[in-house]
Amino acid sequence: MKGFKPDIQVLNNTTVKVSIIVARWNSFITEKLLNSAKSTLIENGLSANHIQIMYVPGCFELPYAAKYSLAQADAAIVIGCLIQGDTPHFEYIAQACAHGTMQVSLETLKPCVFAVLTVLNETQALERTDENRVGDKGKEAALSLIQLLNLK
Ligand code: RBF
Repeated sequence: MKGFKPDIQVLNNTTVKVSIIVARWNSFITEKLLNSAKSTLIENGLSANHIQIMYVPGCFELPYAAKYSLAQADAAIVIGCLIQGDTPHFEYIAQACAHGTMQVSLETLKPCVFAVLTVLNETQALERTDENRVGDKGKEAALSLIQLLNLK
């Protein structure tokens, strides 16, 4: 099967605390990703009061806030949307954000999943918030996080 395999995943340990860090840039996209990530966690067994939401300005700040929040939380989802502009900024921010997020996960030994869109335009971004188009990347990130939490 191509792409994400949408397994039904029920969280084994519902006492875990999950932090969701959301970039405010392109909030018309990041709010959609946040809502689907949050509702997917709840549908799969996590109670709403075990989810902490934290906002940062843009994708570049996501790894810092993820590490900060993981001092309290057991796992994190970083949410952002990078839309390519006329300069190479996009590449630098995307690289730093992806590497930084992986680094945080390995340093803390806590799952930190990546729901950051790196797209060429708004249409591509919207397609990636919709299950009936390319896919709902907020939901996919939440299901990925549950799979990682269930490894423990
Ligand atoms: N942050 C995003 O989350 N998405 C973007 O598409 C985005 N584009 C940016 C383009 C430029 C030219 C700059 C300077 C910043 C951009 N940022 C974007 C913000 C970035 O992630 C960060 O918040 C700021 O650079 C402050 O550290």
